[in-house]
Amino acid sequence: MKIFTYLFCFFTFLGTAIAQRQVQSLNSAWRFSSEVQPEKNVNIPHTWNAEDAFKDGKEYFRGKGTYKKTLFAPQKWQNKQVFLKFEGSNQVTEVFVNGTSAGKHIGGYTGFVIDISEELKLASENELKIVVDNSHNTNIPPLDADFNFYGGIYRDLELIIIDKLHFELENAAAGNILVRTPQVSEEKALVQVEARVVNDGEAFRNATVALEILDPNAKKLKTLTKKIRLKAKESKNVIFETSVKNPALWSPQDPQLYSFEISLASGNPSEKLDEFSSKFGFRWFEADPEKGFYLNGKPIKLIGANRHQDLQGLGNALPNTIHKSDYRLIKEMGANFVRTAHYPQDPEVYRTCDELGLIVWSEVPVINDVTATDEYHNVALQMQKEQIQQFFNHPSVIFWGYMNEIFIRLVFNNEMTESEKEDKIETSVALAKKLEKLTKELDPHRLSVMALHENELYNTSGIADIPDVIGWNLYFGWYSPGLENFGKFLDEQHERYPNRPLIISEYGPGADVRIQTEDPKPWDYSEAYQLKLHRSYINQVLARDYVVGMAAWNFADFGSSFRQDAIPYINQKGLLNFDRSKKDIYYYYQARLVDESMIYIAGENYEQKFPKSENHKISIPVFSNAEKVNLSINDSLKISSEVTDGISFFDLKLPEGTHRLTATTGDISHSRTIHVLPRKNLLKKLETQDLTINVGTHVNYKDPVTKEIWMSDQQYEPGGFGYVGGEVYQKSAAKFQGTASDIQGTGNDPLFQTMRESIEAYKFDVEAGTYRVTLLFAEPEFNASEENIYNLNTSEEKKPEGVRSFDVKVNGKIVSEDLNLARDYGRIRAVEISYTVKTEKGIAIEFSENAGKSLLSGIKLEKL
Ligand code: GCB
Repeated sequence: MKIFTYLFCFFTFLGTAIAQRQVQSLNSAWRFSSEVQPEKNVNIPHTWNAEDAFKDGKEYFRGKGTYKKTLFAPQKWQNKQVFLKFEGSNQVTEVFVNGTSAGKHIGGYTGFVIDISEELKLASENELKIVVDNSHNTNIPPLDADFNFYGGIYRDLELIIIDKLHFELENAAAGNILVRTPQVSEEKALVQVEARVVNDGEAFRNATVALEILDPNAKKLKTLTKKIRLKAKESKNVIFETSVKNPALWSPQDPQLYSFEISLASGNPSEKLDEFSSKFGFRWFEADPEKGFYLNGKPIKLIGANRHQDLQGLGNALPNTIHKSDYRLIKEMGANFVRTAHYPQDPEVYRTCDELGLIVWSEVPVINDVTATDEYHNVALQMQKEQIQQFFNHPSVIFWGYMNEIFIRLVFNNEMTESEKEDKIETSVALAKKLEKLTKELDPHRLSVMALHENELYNTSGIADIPDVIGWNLYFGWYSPGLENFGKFLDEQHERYPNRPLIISEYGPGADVRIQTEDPKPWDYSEAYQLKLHRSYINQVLARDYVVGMAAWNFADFGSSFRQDAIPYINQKGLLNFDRSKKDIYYYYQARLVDESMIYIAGENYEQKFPKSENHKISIPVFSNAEKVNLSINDSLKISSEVTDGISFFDLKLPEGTHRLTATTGDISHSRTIHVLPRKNLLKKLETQDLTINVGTHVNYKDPVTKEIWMSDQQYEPGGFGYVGGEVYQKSAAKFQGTASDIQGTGNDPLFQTMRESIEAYKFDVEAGTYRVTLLFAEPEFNASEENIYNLNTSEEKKPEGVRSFDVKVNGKIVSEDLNLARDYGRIRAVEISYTVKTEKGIAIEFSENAGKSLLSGIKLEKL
């Protein structure tokens, strides 16, 4: 009898399991082809732009790609519904089953579910074909933005097989069942769960819906059930309401998560047909225009970063592991806040933020520009609806964003007439109002937000009065001058609009870990300038209680096809590199934000120091959250120094040679080895050390392949080396020193981007010997196809102003005559020319101009 009971239970259990929702990923082994690529096997997540967006820049392929596979549908599915669930596919996706369209979705950053039941042939193989199109489309946001619109099914895909009586899947929520917590206090929280049950069958069905609420230790707190009856093809909402006493609150310090499990059974409650579960949490918050942000009644300054969803080598097709590890890195930096700029991200992201305790601003990609059509407006609204409903249950999400710098194209567009501009403003404001209204209808409890750029139009147009919170993307010290203007701007806005809660939604300069200096300047892409700017911004925000918080731009470097930064096609404002290796600034945030003690000697890529002489100091920044830190040099000399703003600069006079630095606080330490090479000794060291100079700039450049350090340039002084005459090349309107271009034929773009123009000579007061001199050039302006360049030598009159031709002489002897970089090599191409020189005393390389201005990007001196 006993055995019989066990067996009975076992089979019932098995029977139930089979009847329930079956979900499996459908990522592996798709046959992919596109208009420009032949068929090959790929796995999802997949994008077709992982490579070309970094080679062809703006020309990366935007068009149609097709994914195919066969799917065997067993006869057993005859009473089932079959769905495909996409977490994200960019940007228009249409699913065909055996050649017939089963459904289509517009928009690249939210999930969607497509019912393929009707088109499937049972007991047979079926052809699944998914056509994805990432072409520019004036009716789909984003129209334009500073990131790549990588095409493809770049997030996970699932196959779901389910009873005809089930929870609704094919909706804007992509099957999410929403939990609301309309009232939360320390004593009590209300919980509402609303599920929609669908009967896709042809018969009446009785159903029992059961809800369980579990506490953070998975202990059942409540069980509620409801019975319903559905006609054929009918859908019904089932709403549960309950409360939880003394809820454990969710916060960044202590992210407590509850969960609910909801199940659907047939008339017989033990016969489960469908189920769904989700975590959720309890917290309340407020953004006060005077006092800043409050969570669960306590003030908290939000500090963190924006994050883009791409990675070196993969484009946006990231495995979940990377989504998780990115947010862990943000948490480990000490942050409590993230902005998923500029679009809803992978579901894994929101789960991770819930668990780690990161407050999220999530936004839809209505960026830079709006199209004045109903279709565009409706797609934007649909995106907002999908974002809100899909990520509704996450306690981490506190802000729903819906626009970024929406007037930026307009204010820089000289071709638009005033009335065209007015129309643009009108349609943008109208859309913002609609988005605000929808956001509040769908979720009255969270805060709405939009991000603005530094322009008065947001105030005068009234758009900044629409959302609950205003985010300012502020680039003082980068696009606009003066770090101190940041605080001034905020104070002025706060005074003029005292009822607006303000948050800094973006700030940060570009920084390249190959570029180092102790004398940082805007646009030099040095890590030191990144430190200077972030330090100043953090201080200015902390000094202002009314500022809700700040999010650095950006967590990591990211792909942007039209950018010509120090690494072409990459926006380099990351705290980490594109491959997620850390820049120094990441550790600086730790020093400012983490509680556990930390210490870090900055200068991962700054191991060689070139002081003028041994009597000149070099500066070693040490990051720590201690009040005082010690630095020992070669395990003997110990110096102690106070830490201000998480940093202590040790100014050291060190003799030539290798030194081991160890910084300590309490029982933790960090060591780094540096090599000191006083400039005045370098000419004497040529037997063992080549001299490499980054001409036309104050920064050192490290070649990551050869490990050569191209040291910052200097003026010639007798007995030494350096340039004579000329000036640093800079285009009049440009902020960037040098030419912001993708230099062809090299990976060392910064070395060739900066240069000295109208240079007269470069001199080295070396002793007698044989040397090799290598000159580095890149023509920044003129194109070889310009006819006048070819004609340069035909007659004097034909030499146009500015076109460059110069002779190079070494110790008085011409070594290159009529060097015309554009004609001989082409524009923005790295050119290296070497000469062997035998000298009795000194080397002087002279540049004499035939037309236009001479120039030089770098110089290398080797003793042979
Ligand atoms: C911004 C934009 C962001 C850009 C950033 C930049 O204000 O919102 O998308 O990437 O500036 O780096 O210029």
